[in-house]
Formats: sequence, C-alpha cells, structure tokens
Amino acid sequence: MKRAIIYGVTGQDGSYLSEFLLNKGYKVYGVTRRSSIDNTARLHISLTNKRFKLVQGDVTDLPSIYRLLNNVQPHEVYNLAAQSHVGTSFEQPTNTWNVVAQGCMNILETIRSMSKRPRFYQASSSEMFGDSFECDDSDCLEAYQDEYTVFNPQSPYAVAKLAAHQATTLYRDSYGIFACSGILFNHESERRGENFVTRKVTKYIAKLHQALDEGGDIPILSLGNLNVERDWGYAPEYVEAMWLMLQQENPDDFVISTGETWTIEDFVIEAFRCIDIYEYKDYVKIDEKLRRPSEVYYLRGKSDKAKELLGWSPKVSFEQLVKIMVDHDIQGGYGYVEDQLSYGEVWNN
Ligand code: NAP
Ligand code: G4F
Repeated sequence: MKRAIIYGVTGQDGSYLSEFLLNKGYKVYGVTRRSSIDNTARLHISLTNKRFKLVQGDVTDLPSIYRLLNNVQPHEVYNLAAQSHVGTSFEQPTNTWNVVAQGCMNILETIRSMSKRPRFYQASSSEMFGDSFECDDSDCLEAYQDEYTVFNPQSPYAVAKLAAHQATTLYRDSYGIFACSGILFNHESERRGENFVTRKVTKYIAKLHQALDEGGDIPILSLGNLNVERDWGYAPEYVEAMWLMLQQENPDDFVISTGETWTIEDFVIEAFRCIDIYEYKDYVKIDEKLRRPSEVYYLRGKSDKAKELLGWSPKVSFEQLVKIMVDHDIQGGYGYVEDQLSYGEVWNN
C-alpha cells in the first residue's frame, strides 16, 4: 500500500488531498501542529477512514520531520503547510518566512538524508509572479503567466514561497530528488479560510440572506481593493493536479489555473446575484485599511503544459464556483458528524 505524508492537512487543500489519496487506496499521514482547540473540522470525511492517521508535527521543527519521514518511509510527501495569508505576511514577515521557506528546506534536507527518498510536492504560488506577465499580442489584451514568466514577488509571503520554490528546483537538480512544484493560481471552495476574500464575501451573503429573510439588522461588508484581478478555480480539482505531478516519469514544475481572470468586484456581483440582489453598493463599504502595502494586480494563468503532460484541465466555471460557495454558506456548516471524532486522536510519532 502506498504511503503519503501531508504537511498542512488541516487546511483547505490538505483536507481535499487527503480524501483524494484515500480514494486512491493510500495510507495517509496527515500532519497537524499542536493547537489549543480542535482544528480538524475540514477532516470530517478523512477522519472516518482507518487508513488516515493524524500525526503531530510542525514544518519549523526539523527533528520531528526527520523522525516522521524515517518512521513512515513514505512514497510521497506533500508540503502544503504555510502561513498562507498574503495580508498577514506583511504583519508577520519572519513567521511567514520560517514556516514557508525554512519549513520547505527542513523537509528537503530530511529527504536528502534518506537512503530511500520519497517523491516531494511543493505548494508554490502564482503570487511569486507579482507584477510580471507575458503578452502574445501588441495590445497585450490577453496577458498571462506561465512556467516561463519571470518571478517578481510583491509580499513577504511571495518572497518566502519563491525561496521554497527555488530550493525545490535546486534539490531536484543537485541531488536528484524527485521534487515538483505546482505553481497554483487562486483556488477556492466551501472549505476556504474565512479571511480570504471569496469566502469572506460568501459568508457575508449568507448573513445578509438570513437578515433579509428573518428581518434582522442589515450587515455591511467591508472590503479593500475591488479592482484587482484573480484567476479562481475550484480546490478539489487542483489537488488532483498535485498528485498527477508526482506520478510522472520525470519531476517538473507546472502552472495550474483556469485561464480566466475576474475582478474582486465581479466576484461580489456574482455572489449578490445568487440571492437576487443586483445592486451590491448599498451593502458594501471600502475600508482603506484592508488595502495591502504592495498589491498583485493581475493574475491569469496559462496551464497548457499541465493539459498536455498531465491531462489536467479545470471543469468548474467561475459562476458555478461562486454558487457552490454561496449555497454552502447559506446552508451552514460542514455536515460535521459528532461521532466521527474518535479517529481525531493524534498519533504521537
Ligand atoms: P490553508 O488553508 O491556509 O492551510 C495551510 C495549512 O498549513 C494548515 O493546515 C495550517 O495548519 C498549516 N500550517 C501552518 N503553519 C504550519 C506549521 N508551522 N507547520 C505545519 N503546518 C502548518 O492553505 P490552502 O489554501 O489549503 O493552501 C495550501 C498550500 O498551497 C499553502 O502552502 C498555500 O500557501 C499554497 N497555495 C494556495 C493557493 C490557494 O489559492 N489556496 C494558491 C497557491 C498556493 P493550521 O490549520 O494549524 O493553521
Ligand atoms: O483572497 P485573498 O486574500 O488571496 P490572495 O492574496 O490572492 O492569495 C491567495 O492566493 C494566492 C495564489 O495567488 C495564494 F498563494 C495565497 O496563499 C492565497 O491563497 O485576496 C485576493 C485579492 C487581493 O488582491 C486583496 O487585496 O482580494 C483583495 N481584497 C480586497 N478586499 C481582499 C479584501 N482580500 C482579503 N483577504 N480581504 C478583503 O477584505
């Protein structure tokens, strides 16, 4: 039976990836850091599977990584662990660096020291492109980023992600480690963290819907820059691409994206439309404090390489994505089943 370790298993992608790998027949070791309160809500499905084990660990703690990898002898290691909020990285730059850059280096160094080395996936980000893009036409109407676009990071998060990305390439080229970086563009879902803009909007829509339905106070939504453009896909589809990268004959890096770009305002309009409101401006205020010191204004990924070599392409449209998230938040909860909790016990490695 194939064994995989997932760092960052309690996050949006980690939870979907664990379900994906369990469905493929893997034994999955999901690493969770110590928390004062239960943080396994997104794992409500994986926790019911006997092939899923929660393990305590932290990517900033080299000895625990060394012990876990040597005890489990995994076939694949996925590093999804991160302080992944770009805005927060301006407030906590050194913590972001330690988790994202040092954390990746700690895993790579452990893999380098092993006689039977697992394959390694690094969660790289379209944020690394910063303000860079490519143009195929002179008007540059369809600017995009792909595997050949130069990186020019615009936040402490993106600087740390780029360090991890380049370390992954270096360890692949220098030591022959089977290491792949997925340069993933924004991907969202009903499990998205609540302080990312899409989920913040859909959670608000659910609150507004309830207030309008039940006659309570009308809440106001505070947002920052609405003109920024993002390429938003659906997270469960993106975790399949991570796995596909590690099944290739040779390790490589891939851009994973939808190829479409939308403004934050487009997302807001579409989310309000889901509850039949066609003028959002009555409900939204712009808060200058939510703007970032430095912004990434335009992201649109070209994932032709992934389509050709991995056979991967996205299926869920922008409109479907917004509807999935809004409907979920209106219904509320994760469908969490209380008696599944017993498997949540942490295995001390
Ligand atoms: P997420 O929901 O924020 O999950 C991040 C995970 O990392 C959580 O499980 C978190 O644990 C864990 N973590 C944080 N610090 C850690 C530490 N010191 N040691 C071990 N684990 C730690 O992020 P996501 O959206 O699933 O994204 C997954 C990865 O892809 C991240 O690396 C992110 O930067 C990258 N990425 C995401 C996107 C996107 O659009 N979602 C795009 C490109 C790249 P807690 O639950 O304890 O906080
Ligand atoms: O949802 P966001 O916080 O995501 P961002 O910054 O694009 O980062 C996400 O995607 C990256 C991939 O490109 C990942 F690497 C990263 O880990 C994360 O998953 O913000 C999206 C945009 C930004 O331009 C931000 O300035 O929305 C703008 N925005 C406007 N108002 C807001 C808000 N963002 C947040 N979080 N909250 C607001 O109120």
